[in-house]
Amino acid sequence: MIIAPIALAASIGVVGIVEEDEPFFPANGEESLVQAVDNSFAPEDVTIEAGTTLVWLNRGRNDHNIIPEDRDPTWLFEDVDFTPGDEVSFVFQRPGTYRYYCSIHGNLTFGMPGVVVVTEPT
Ligand SMILES: [Cu+2]
Repeated sequence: MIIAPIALAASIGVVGIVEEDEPFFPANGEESLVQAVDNSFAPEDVTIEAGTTLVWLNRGRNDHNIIPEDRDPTWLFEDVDFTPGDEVSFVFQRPGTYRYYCSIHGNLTFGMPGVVVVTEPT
């Protein structure tokens, strides 16, 4: 574990820094689903093992998006817009907590937040 970069990152308010020595797990072929409905993510909190593909499916009648909390995201894309019926996916290979939200309908704490907790494979 590298201590100094974490302390530095915390002091300048950066979140989601990926340490090079963090464990990295290959894709395991498992899938988990989060549905975007009008207007929330269901489930709002999801826990998956590292290597799992998380699929977001827009089952609503509104456009939604998926905005990582991290301004320099290490996952998904900076801005994902998806219209009804669309799906996007990402393989989470590093354990951690990944917060996101739909900026059309809220922010990290109100409206349409979501959390992906990625655990080490058992
Ligand atoms: Cu939305």
